[in-house]
Formats: sequence, C-alpha cells, structure tokens
Amino acid sequence: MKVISLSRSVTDSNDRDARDLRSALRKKGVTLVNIMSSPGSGKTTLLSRIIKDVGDRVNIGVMEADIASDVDAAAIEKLGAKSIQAHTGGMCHMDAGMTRAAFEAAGFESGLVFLENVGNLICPAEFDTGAHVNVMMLSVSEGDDKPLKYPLMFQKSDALVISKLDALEYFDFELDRVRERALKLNPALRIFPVSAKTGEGMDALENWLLETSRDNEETMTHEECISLALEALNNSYSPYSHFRVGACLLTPEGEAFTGANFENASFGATICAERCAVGNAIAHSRRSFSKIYISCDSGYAWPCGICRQVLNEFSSGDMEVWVGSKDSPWQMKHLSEMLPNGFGPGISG
Ligand SMILES: Nc1nc2c(ncn2[C@@H]2O[C@H](COP(=O)(O)OP(=O)(O)O)[C@@H](O)[C@H]2O)c(=O)[nH]1
Ligand SMILES: [Mg+2]
Ligand SMILES: [Zn+2]
Ligand SMILES: [Zn+2]
Repeated sequence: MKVISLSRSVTDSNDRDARDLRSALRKKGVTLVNIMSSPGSGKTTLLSRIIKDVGDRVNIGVMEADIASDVDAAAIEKLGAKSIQAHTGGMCHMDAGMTRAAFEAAGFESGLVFLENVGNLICPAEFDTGAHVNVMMLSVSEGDDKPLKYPLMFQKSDALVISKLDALEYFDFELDRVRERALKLNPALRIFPVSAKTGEGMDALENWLLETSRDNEETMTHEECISLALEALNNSYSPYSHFRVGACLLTPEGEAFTGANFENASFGATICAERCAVGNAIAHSRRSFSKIYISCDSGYAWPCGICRQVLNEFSSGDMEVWVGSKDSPWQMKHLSEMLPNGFGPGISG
C-alpha cells in the first residue's frame, strides 16, 4: 500500500493552487470529489460501497487522509481500487498543495478520485482542496442541529449525504428538520439520505456522481470557444458603427459565457462585447476567468483600454486573449503584454 507523508503547503495562495489543480485534473479527465465529515460518519464505508456498486462502470481512486493511521486505505485496497494513504502529520485538514502531492504520488489515471478528508467539520470547509465537487456527510447519530453549529461546511458543500439511514429509528434525528436547516444555508445543496449498510438511497447518490464526472469531462475545446465567439457576433447591436464584435469568456473550469457589443445613440454609452461577456458571467456569480475569445467580421478586434482594465480585475493568472474572425487566423496575447504594469488584483508588475 502506498503511503505518503504530507506537510502544510508553503504557498501564499491556496485558492490559486486549488484552481490550478482543478483545471489540471479536469484536463486529465479526473473528477475529484472531496468528502468531509466528523470522524466515524461513515466515509470509508460509503466509499467501499460505491466501489462495489459502480467500480466496474468507472475508474475509481481513493486518497485517504488521516493524521497517522493506515486502516482506511487498507480497507479500500482490499476491494481492488487504487488508493493512497496520506499522513497529514497532525494537520487537521487537506489543502490544495497536499492534495496535489497525494494525487501525484498515487499515480491515478482518469475517472472518479475521492479524497477522504481528515475527520473534522471545521477547517476542511475553509480550505479549497482543488476538488470539483465537495460532499459532506452527516450520520443520523450526530444530531440534526449540525447545520446550526457548522454553517460554513453546509455552505461550501455541493451535496450532503445523510448516512446510516438504517439506524434512523434509534436516534432523535428529524430528516426534514436537517433538510430545511441545510437548504436555508445553501439552497443549491443536493441531499442524499443513504445507508451504506443496506444500500438504501445509494442509487441516487451514485448516479449523481457518475453524471457529475461525465459533465466535468466535457471541457470546451479551442474550436468550440472560437465557434461560440463567432456565433455571438449575431447578437451584436451596432446600428451606428456596423462593427460587430462577439466574445466568449472562459472560467478556469472551462465554462463559457458569451457577449456582444451594444451601441447607443449617445455614443459614449456603448458597451463592448468583452464587458458584456463579463457582465453575463458575473450575473452567474463567476468571478475568475482564464481566457477570452474575441471575434469580429473581418480582421482583428483587439480589446480597448477599458476592457483590458475590466478583464484584469477578474483575470485568473495571466489571461489568454484570443482574437480572430472567419477570415483571419486566431492569435493570442497574454493580458500582461496588453496591459503592462496593470493596476488591480489581476496581473501586476
Ligand atoms: N448502521 C450503519 N453503520 C455504519 C454505516 N456506515 C458506516 N457505519 C459504521 O460507522 C462506523 C464508522 O464508519 P467509517 O466508514 O469508518 O467512518 P469514517 O471515519 O467517516 O470513515 C463503523 O463502525 C461503520 O461500520 C451505515 O450505513 N449503517
Ligand atoms: Mg475513514
Ligand atoms: Zn485544519
Ligand atoms: Zn472595449
């Protein structure tokens, strides 16, 4: 069994490391699922059940993070799944650098990779591990007041697995009360009541995981981004200049948001396609972008000064700015070349 000893990452930005890891894993076809809960909620048992149920339909890898012991990885290895035991040396959570180190040491290929985080409902919620999906578990024996005590964990999770459903009758645990409290904190939370022991509710959870993994693989290709930018030209409102511009803005996860220029009789009120795309993405609560594709009918429409400044505000690393049209081959410059010594939270220097 593989074992790796980890120590806290020496980095000034866990969020940036997490973003980089997330996009690197996505490119490899890996969907990373971070599982968080108190010790004993049933994480290892749940993962064992998932491997038995769907291990023949998808490649599954497991990273077991624990302060010291090897028992969890040993249990997973017995089932024939690839696993690694990561010793955190006393650290009570995993950060993105530690997750990357464990992932690289394990040698996982594509598929679903689970990270069994350190058992703790507090700081794992504060550190982005680079996972594509965050899942928290709460067993029926822990009490239905946990959303009140650990709100951040419920807010940061995409799904809540309520475990040990087979023991529900022995505990004073009201499913509906948890559901209501959890959804109040996070209306988008998916809730899966399950028993890993009897298998009840496992289908819904497993189907959701498989679906999430498939969706995650569908990264936008360069060609798809170009065609979206060209399509966006058709939405341009440019009755004064007749200069149509389209834009396709990408998040580091590969989601695309398009925009088109829209002019105004009072010329100064005109908005460029790039800022229209930024507005579209902002309205969907995205705040970080790694690439933009800018199209026009012929030649090149390099972004104006105002748009360079706006892109810099939300640039993830050094944004790639692609320009082109149907008759001009696409070219790329980094935002740092186009806005040297930029002012703001984006590129600098
Ligand atoms: N009754 C019942 N017990 C469970 C279930 N899942 C886990 N357990 C028990 O809960 C204890 C802790 O489980 P484990 O998977 O090691 O939890 P972890 O610390 O979160 O990884 C073990 O004794 C398991 O047998 C379940 O679905 N039903
Ligand atoms: Mg465990
Ligand atoms: Zn911690
Ligand atoms: Zn502009």
